[in-house]
Amino acid sequence: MSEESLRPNLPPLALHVPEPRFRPGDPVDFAEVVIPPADAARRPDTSAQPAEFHELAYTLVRVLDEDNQAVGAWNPRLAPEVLRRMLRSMARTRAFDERMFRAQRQGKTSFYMKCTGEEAVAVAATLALDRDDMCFPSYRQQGILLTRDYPLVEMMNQIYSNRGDPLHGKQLPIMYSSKDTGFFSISGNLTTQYPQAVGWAMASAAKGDTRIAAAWCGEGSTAEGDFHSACTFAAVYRAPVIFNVVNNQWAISSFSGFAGAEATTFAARAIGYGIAGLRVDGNDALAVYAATRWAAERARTNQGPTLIEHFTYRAEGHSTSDDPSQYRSAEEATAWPLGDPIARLKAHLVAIGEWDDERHAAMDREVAEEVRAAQKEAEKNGVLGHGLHQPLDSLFDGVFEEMPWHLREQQAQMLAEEAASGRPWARK
Ligand SMILES: Cc1ncc(C[n+]2csc(CCOP(=O)(O)OP(=O)(O)O)c2C)c(N)n1
Ligand SMILES: [Mg+2]
Repeated sequence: MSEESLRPNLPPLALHVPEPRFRPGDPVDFAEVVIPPADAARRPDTSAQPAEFHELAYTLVRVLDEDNQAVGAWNPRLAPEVLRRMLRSMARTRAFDERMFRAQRQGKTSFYMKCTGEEAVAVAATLALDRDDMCFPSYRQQGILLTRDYPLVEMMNQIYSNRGDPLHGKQLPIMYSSKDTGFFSISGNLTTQYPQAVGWAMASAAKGDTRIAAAWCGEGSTAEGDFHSACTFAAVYRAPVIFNVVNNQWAISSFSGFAGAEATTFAARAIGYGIAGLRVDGNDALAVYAATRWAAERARTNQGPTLIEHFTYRAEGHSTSDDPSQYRSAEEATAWPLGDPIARLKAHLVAIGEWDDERHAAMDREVAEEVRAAQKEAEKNGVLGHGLHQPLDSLFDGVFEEMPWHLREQQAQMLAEEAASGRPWARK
């Protein structure tokens, strides 16, 4: 404190620094997490004004109840074939993650990121969108590509940055891009995809098209300025876009409190912008599907954007470079009261007599085998440590349609230095 306070009757100013409730070794009790019954949330008409349903930003839209039945106004009443497809797509995503995580541990790639426990947020949303709607994901929505049947081998080629890598080794592993799949290039710079999604959606409307955009970011990423400018543009022009905020409660080692979770919900951000906001049980695939369908209908009928907070839990480390045992209690993942999205959808299918343990085990074997076969195929194109997979002089390609003079100069300099160094690995 300064020597002489001008207001001796007041305590000195102080900042609030958020602190997570559980640290390594702490017993975990999530009793304070309010989980409303599955049929509690009302479902407004898709033409309703955002101000008419503010309460939906503070609750949880849920469909699967404690008896594993689909109930309430948000029940999307999907046919069993669609439910099984959803389940398989989530199981495939998990099998892919397991295999690629192990590949990283075996030194075949430098980096990998799993989405364990968050599969519904990408898979169910993708099934609720149309195939030609445009997705602007973060790095944790590989489920979109898997649901749109993008080839596993191509994903692995990208992860290995090998000869078959469609991005020619120019992106960090897992930062896929596929125009044909409606999957915008993942950027390491958090939340840049948000204003880009709005721009794309505005262009779609300006052209008189009928396709909408959907963007995803983590709860931590909502602290970025890009999130807020995207919300402003989308609100003003009622852009046909769905904003998904995946609240998995952690941003690497920072808990959600540092992005504002102690004060309010992430869905409530929508209220300040005057756009529709929903808070959804992100581990309930049917709730994610129903909310996305509702938001897509709003967007496609010019009712404007919707912000959906998916409340979930990051069950594993942030990435292969992370060790969560250093900063959070290991008990959290098992104590998390909203469970696991795959286990919950499986239990629902079993409860309605459309699935059983044997079929589930057979499905798990099939997807594991599919992933294993794809890995074998991809590894024919090389893995990390097998030398340079792309010609060195291609380093500057693919950025500009015509390479500008300063890059041509740098390329020539690089090749001259490489030739002078006599390093054989540098020339393919
Ligand atoms: C602009 C920017 N700031 C910081 C980082 C470093 N960074 C990468 S991931 C991450 C955490 C993001 O957390 P969240 O948005 O909650 O997404 P999650 O990883 O939980 O899916 C951070 C801080 C970055 N990549 N870009
Ligand atoms: Mg997060």
